Amino acid sequence: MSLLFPRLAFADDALAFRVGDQTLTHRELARRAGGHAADCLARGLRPGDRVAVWATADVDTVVALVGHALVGLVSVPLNPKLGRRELAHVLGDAEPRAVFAADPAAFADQAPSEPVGTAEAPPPERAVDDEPLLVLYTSGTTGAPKGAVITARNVAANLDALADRWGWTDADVVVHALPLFHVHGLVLGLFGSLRVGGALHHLGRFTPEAACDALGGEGSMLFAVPTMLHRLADAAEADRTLVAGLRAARLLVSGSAGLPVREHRRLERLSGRGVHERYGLTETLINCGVSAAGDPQPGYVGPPLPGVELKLVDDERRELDAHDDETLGEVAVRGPSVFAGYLNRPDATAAVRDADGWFYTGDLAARRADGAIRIVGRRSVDLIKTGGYKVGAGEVEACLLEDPAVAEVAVVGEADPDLGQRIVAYVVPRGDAPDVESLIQRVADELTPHKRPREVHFVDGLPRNAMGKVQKKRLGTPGPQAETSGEER
Ligand code: MCA
Ligand code: AMP
Repeated sequence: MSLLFPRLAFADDALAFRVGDQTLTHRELARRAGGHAADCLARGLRPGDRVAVWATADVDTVVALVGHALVGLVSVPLNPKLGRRELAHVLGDAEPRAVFAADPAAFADQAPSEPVGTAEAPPPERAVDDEPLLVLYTSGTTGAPKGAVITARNVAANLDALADRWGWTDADVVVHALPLFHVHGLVLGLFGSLRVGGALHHLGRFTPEAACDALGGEGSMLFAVPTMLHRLADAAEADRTLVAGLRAARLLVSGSAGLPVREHRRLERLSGRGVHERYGLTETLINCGVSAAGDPQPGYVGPPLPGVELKLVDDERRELDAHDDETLGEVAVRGPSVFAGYLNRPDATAAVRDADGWFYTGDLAARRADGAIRIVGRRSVDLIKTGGYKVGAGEVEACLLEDPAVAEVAVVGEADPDLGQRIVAYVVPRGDAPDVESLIQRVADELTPHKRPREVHFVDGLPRNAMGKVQKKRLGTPGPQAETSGEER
């Protein structure tokens, strides 16, 4: 039987997790996660039940996430900044049987009752099976976010492939400041570190100084989104004492959005070795990565990981057999890490995954002769990547349209040197122009702060084609992730 977190079954006193001045060894994590799991079972929860987790970056939350994984409870990690409407949607859709919050006061209404705490702790073993492990909410072009169901086998297969590509071992300490409610911070950062038997040092909040400090100390790998790397480069150019940390790292990894070649070059100069990029989606986990055994490849996300089949397809989903670094096609992938489907949404699942198991990513790419993939954009301008977060234009538009002073609105992602894309709303007012700050705050309060427009422009009308459809490409400057051809779907 293969275990999801083998080292927890033979736990010792090596570091497993650090945040601030709190730490967990593998032994402590195994004991406390087992105890948490026992409490859940004593309270009547059963394997397969969903448990929402208020995903703050702290020891108790990590214990809960691991405890659930060990006994087959399905964690639904929640962004602690979720606004009213989005929180209600996720809870209504996932229907968790319980909610875990390290600080129940922060989540007063839905908090679980006091722990029972009498049950025997189950052994810290979870086999790699095809049962759900996580439900991760992710945005689409329209509508509210959908819950991607990720199984234990999806995660194990992907982490093993990444360990292979990065030479990732129990000697590694990953440093990151990513949220624990998305694939990047949770699956790769936390579960990945535990699966290889290494450790995660979570910075709590991202600052270039804290990242460089940790890498100059116990940290060996940095996981970051491009926005963080851009801020790191700015800071290290201004303060050369930060360079030592960057140079001490074994591997700097970028993902969740494209790292511009310009930023690659800056970080290469500063760190001496540069940044290895990898590419993935919530629904497929990581598909491609540049090998740590070779140099970084600015502009490329590397070839597919072991076990991942990848093809480029045209608009009719016919395979394009091009390896010329030029022909653009949509990336489709198949393999053991493709998710089990969207919760409660067989229609949405069928739209992205065909009967042969191919998942259509919506990303446009070219392929080099050696198989390396270059991501050039997305088919839809309605998917925005801002600071590494995916935001659907439709969800922000629907929220803004609830303001009675908004007659029409179009939301787009515009190129931004820090965020990759920044969310911009073009609003046709009904009568007097509404207050910009209140429009922005509505999105922060109802959805989540990172979905808020950073700019609002008032316009007399929206550009439309002969059919009356809004032509978003005629609004502003598209960001690097959305500027390519392809229909607006
Ligand atoms: C700001 N804040 C507000 C408001 N404005 N709160 C309430 N109302 C407002 N109007 C709060 C924010 O919540 C935040 O709090 C703080 O003020 C700063 O906000 P902001 O300026 O928006 O943050 P930022 O500096 O722009 O953030 C940049 C960031 C962040 C740190 C890089 O974007 C980030 O963490 N990105 C990571 C995204 C990620 O993990 N994506 C992976 C998806 P507070 O600081 O307390 O939150 S998985 C994926 O994509 C695939 C699988 C893959 O390939 O990895
Ligand atoms: P999410 O749904 O938040 O998991 O975001 C997945 C999307 O992030 C992908 O479809 C890509 O558009 C984008 N993405 C992730 N990694 C990269 C990368 N290295 N380069 C370009 N885009 C990326």
